[in-house]
Amino acid sequence: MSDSSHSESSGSFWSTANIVIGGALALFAGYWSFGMLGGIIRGGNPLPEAKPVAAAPAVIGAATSAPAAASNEVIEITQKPDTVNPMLYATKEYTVKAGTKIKMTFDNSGAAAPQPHNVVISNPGTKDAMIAAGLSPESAGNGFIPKSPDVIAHTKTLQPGEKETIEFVLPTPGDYVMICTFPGHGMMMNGVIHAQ
Ligand SMILES: [Cu+2]
Repeated sequence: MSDSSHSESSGSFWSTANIVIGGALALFAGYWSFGMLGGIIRGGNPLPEAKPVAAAPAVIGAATSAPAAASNEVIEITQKPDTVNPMLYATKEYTVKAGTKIKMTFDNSGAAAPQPHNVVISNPGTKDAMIAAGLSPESAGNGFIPKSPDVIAHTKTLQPGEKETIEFVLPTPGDYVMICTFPGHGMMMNGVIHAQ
């Protein structure tokens, strides 16, 4: 009984000791490899500069916190019809960061000649396809929204005085199409969202 309890505690002593020794060796190895790395990057003598053990966790912390902040970022945009020419958007171009969430409110008010409008966001190079689709019976039966896999996001077709907020992400850099697909509008009522 006492033998078995003795050997158990002895076994656990050695396994603890091994962990401690192993940990110390790992720290020692880490200390030197960081030191060598620091020396190589700076192009200097690695040995006198072998002290970045405390600095290493700070770098890791900075690297992990930066993407988290970027993913929480939201770009808020308000679009309207142009006050003078109701067949234009008030803002023709936006520049955003690719991969960032965009929250766009389209406020169909304030135009001199109120009309139904929408905002369709579609893939780069699809402006003409969206204009054509806006005239098709299929779109007419879908509230004038093209049924196309190139459509990334859209408001519904809004009557004067209505507004709607949509959220979307432009995943990769490019010049995305922003267009009103209400019949006859898209030729003039379009713009670009530059994702960089
Ligand atoms: Cu329009």
